[in-house]
Amino acid sequence: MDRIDRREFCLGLGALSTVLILPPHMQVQAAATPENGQYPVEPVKDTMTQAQRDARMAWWNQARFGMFIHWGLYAQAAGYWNGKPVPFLGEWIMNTAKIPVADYQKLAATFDPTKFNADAWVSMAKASGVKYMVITSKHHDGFAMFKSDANKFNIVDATPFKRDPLKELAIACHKQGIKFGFYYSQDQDWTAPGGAAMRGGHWDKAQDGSFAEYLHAKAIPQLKELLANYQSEDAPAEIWFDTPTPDMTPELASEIVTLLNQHPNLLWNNRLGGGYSGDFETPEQHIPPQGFPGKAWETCMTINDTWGFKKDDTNFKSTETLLWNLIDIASKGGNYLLNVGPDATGVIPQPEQDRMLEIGKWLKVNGEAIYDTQAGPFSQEHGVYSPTEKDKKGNPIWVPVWDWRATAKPGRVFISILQWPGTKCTLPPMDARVTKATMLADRKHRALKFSQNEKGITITLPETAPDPIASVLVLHS
Ligand code: JFZ
Repeated sequence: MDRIDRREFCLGLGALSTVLILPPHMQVQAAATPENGQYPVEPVKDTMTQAQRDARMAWWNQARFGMFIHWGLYAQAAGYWNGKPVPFLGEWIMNTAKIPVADYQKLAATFDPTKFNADAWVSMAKASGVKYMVITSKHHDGFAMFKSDANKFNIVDATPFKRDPLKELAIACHKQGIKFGFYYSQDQDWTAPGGAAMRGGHWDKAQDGSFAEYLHAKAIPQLKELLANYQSEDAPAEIWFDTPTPDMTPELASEIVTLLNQHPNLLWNNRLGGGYSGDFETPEQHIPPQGFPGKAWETCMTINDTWGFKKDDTNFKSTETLLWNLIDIASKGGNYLLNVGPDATGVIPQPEQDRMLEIGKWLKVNGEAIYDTQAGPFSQEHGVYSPTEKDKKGNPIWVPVWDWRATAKPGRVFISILQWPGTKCTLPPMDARVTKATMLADRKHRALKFSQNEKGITITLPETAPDPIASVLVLHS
């Protein structure tokens, strides 16, 4: 059978299964190529109705704020190799310093993060207002932070620590009601033969081998472990793939999709490779000026300038910057996945905890303006494209104006005011007729004076801002 025949044959079967109304995950899938928008194996979401798809994504869409955790052997190197500081991201140290596989692997012999306390991490996460947590189960260095029978280079078998932090975190997250997901570097693996290496390719003969063999001997078996061994704690809620290369063909990627499809509620991002678009977009270190209309998206961002711990990186963003980012992202309908990088003792650096907890304090008062909201109703752009400055690709850079942002829920619009205007606040016109205006932080819900016409809405605000970083005005309709 030639290619086209086979495709038509399978499409026929796919249509038949729809007629028989099998549950989506049991339907026979059409064979196709990514170029025409279809795949060798169709992701389960593509076989669902819109209502099913929405239900599947509901927790994620309501969450708006998550905590990313990059933790691995690189935390022990902490940005230094042979006594010298190594530039670039902490978790990339093996690649940047071109460390031989055998030398890097030796880090495991002394990795003993005895101060790690899953309950403490999750309590901190909870107090900072995140609804989900995504941790590196295996980063590009190939070291598994979980018990793996598929590969002995893992935290239980190769370190004196001998504990599985993912298991402990899964239990703690389940107890405290935080969704728990795994980052897994499926494509790059710098210690397994055949694993991919970006930024210059392999640098050690021990890395040479077939990518397909690596996938079959390590990545796929480990993904199976991750999908099977944490189920009693409802984990993982999502898999966060990363850095796909052309090695990940549609055929190879589809082997992974077959696995993922066995867990119809499992979400996964757009970085699998092989042409798969996944459940959500993942802009990294930036906030798209208009969001991704019609798509789910999540901006991931470092809290300083590295994902994995570097002892010299103290360039922490201010709480104001972080909170404004969260508000900005929510106003565009996205999620904020904010990273922390625990050290080799198992402790999340105090300046990172402090910032997370300050965001949490704000959310305790103002969370209604963030969780389970949608993008605001105003089309106003809070910024301009720079006439002079361009990004690496030559496109003009977006310069945000940090004045205010809006989110919405049925019957309410939330205006997070970032620059307090004094007693008079003017907003653009809005379709809904406002019936009442209050400050979210005002426990007594005192009505503010306002007027509305086709030119806009004018509100009389208190003289001083209830919050020094962002104060939320609520327009009821
Ligand atoms: C990727 C990872 O490489 C990074 O370590 C982190 O996990 C982040 C969330 O996702 O980001 C990249 C990808 C590629 C490059 C830099 C960061 N690169 O090629 O320079």
